[in-house]
Amino acid sequence: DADASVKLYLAADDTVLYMAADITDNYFHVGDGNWWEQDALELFIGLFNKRGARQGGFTRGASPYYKLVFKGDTTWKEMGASAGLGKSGDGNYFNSGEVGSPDAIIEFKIRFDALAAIDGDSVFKPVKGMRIPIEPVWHDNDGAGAWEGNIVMSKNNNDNAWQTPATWSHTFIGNQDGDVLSTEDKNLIASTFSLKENYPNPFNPTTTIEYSIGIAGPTRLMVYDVLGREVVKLVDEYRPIGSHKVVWNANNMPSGIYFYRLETSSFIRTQKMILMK
Ligand SMILES: [Ca+2]
Ligand SMILES: [Ca+2]
Repeated sequence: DADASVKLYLAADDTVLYMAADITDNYFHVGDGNWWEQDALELFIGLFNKRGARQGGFTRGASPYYKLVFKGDTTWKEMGASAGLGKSGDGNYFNSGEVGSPDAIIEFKIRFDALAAIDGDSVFKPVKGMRIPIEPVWHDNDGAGAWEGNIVMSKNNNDNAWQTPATWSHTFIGNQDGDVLSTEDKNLIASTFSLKENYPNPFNPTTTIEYSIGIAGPTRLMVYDVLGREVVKLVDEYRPIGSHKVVWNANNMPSGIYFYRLETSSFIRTQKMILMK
């Protein structure tokens, strides 16, 4: 579909594969029916050094091929044994897509030994210069049962990546500070958004609010009274990925129930707190 595009980031250290996908799309949709007709990301990857002639069949053991699927709240593996790999928000997988909204961010990480253990494959160890078979596929659905099509990387794909790795693209293991993969990208991975319960609660007159940001960006943390009137802006600035905390001193406020609300471009949550003087 012409309105969709995907920026895919992959990184690896000695033990973990990291992925982040920045999806631009007019309408995010997941629902019933075949997963490949939803808004879903499919990552085909061979975890071994693949040189020489193209290959028609899938292999396991020392040269294993994997297919990872990321659809809505769930991610799983196919090729060899099928296995669930996580749920969005579990610290390893995150999908910000909401039905009816545009765009999505998908983040994922997995240990190479955990992935290998599913089929008893050799554990991959990345070495600079390795040539890795890879083929990402974005399936675009724009709602109302409308599967729009797939975006693929390889010009040979022709919707055959799922049955023949000879159609896949490839990439190379490079330096951490290369043009495509940067150390910054590693920090993007598998962070999640949260707004924790303030403490203490009830409080008098100060309380601490902790929140975490899965994607760096403009962030607001506001306090409202029971009538919805803004009481104070605790945060209204660009915040980096990670955990943050802020202390509210309600010294000059009357006792009562207040609400605090975290707003980012992809996450909004409100919690209640009680000031008791
Ligand atoms: Ca679309
Ligand atoms: Ca879509």
